[in-house]
Amino acid sequence: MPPAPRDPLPQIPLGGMFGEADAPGGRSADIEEAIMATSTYTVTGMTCGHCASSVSTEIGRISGVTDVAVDVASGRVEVTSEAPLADADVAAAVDEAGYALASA
Ligand SMILES: [Cu+2]
Repeated sequence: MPPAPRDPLPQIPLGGMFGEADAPGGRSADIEEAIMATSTYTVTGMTCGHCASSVSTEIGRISGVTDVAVDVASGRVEVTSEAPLADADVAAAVDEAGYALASA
């Protein structure tokens, strides 16, 4: 005998709908903190604070990025964003700043 058909309920994440059409008040501030992603990259060629701020500025332009921390000495760049970033976007931003992403 066939298994009884199940009627799966749609899975709607709490507060996670991305529809903007019927959101009356725009984005809710509560949600944003909960889904931050942090990635660390290594940038080659930075030698001073100017380098760091160029890289930081360019990466900060990527949509969704909320924080960029640069350590010039090690070349490490920690990027906090609302969603995981595409490496290509980060590489392009670093390139735009005049540096290169070390292939990890
Ligand atoms: Cu510099």
